[in-house]
Amino acid sequence: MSSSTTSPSPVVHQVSASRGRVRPAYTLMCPENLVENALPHLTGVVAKPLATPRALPARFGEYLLEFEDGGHSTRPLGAGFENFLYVLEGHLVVTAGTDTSYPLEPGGYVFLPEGTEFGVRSAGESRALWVKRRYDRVDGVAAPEPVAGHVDEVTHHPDDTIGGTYAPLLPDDERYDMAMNFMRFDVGARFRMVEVHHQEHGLYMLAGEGVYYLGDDHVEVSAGDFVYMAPYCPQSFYATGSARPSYLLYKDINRDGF
Ligand code: UGY
Ligand code: MN
Repeated sequence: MSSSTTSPSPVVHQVSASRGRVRPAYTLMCPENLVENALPHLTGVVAKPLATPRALPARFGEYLLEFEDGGHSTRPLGAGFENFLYVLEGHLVVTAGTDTSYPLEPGGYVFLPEGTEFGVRSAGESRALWVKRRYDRVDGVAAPEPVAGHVDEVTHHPDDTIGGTYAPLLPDDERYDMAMNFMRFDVGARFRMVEVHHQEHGLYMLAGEGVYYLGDDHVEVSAGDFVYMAPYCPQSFYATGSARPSYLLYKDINRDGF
């Protein structure tokens, strides 16, 4: 009698299996790659740096902040930088200066210009993105104003070149040297061009899945992934999966690149 019994495969735990990668023109960091850090003057908060100028040409910092219930700042944050906070989950109260308070729900955000420090406190557990950069001041151009809002309350513009919609969360005028855009795509949509531009990007996948073309590579991305794109990194996106993908995109704007 012949036997076709196969012995059970051994369970293999491949610790080196990872989608994360670091290339000269981009990095991909996935949730399983992120390492817990602490940042000064934040208690009850795990910080996961996504982009900083340490090894990348990045001129900005982006951090995923995970708050435990009541996690908060112990003194004003953000001195010397302009700062943007976007809530992913939970409820966060951001206070600016002495008397302005912004209660933020998921999709809520606040931008504070350089010179306005802020405090933060979480009601329950929450997760947020923090983007900071040095303001690129230009002679004769006025300083930007604080901005607060929610992605559901801004205009989502259709854009044929990306095959989706983009919603600028900050005003696009020369006072602002950074954009934070909410981009959304139908499943199956794709860019009509490969962009190559002098600005850099920090891209956080909020929902769905897709394939990103980055320089010479195609990489699969899904909710929770972060992609840093260096200046001049060729880029285009193809929306796959079964749910509409969206991402939050940092971009430096309105400056000459020097
Ligand atoms: O505005 C942009 O540069 C945007 N279309 N890029 C991107 O989504 N990778
Ligand atoms: Mn781009």
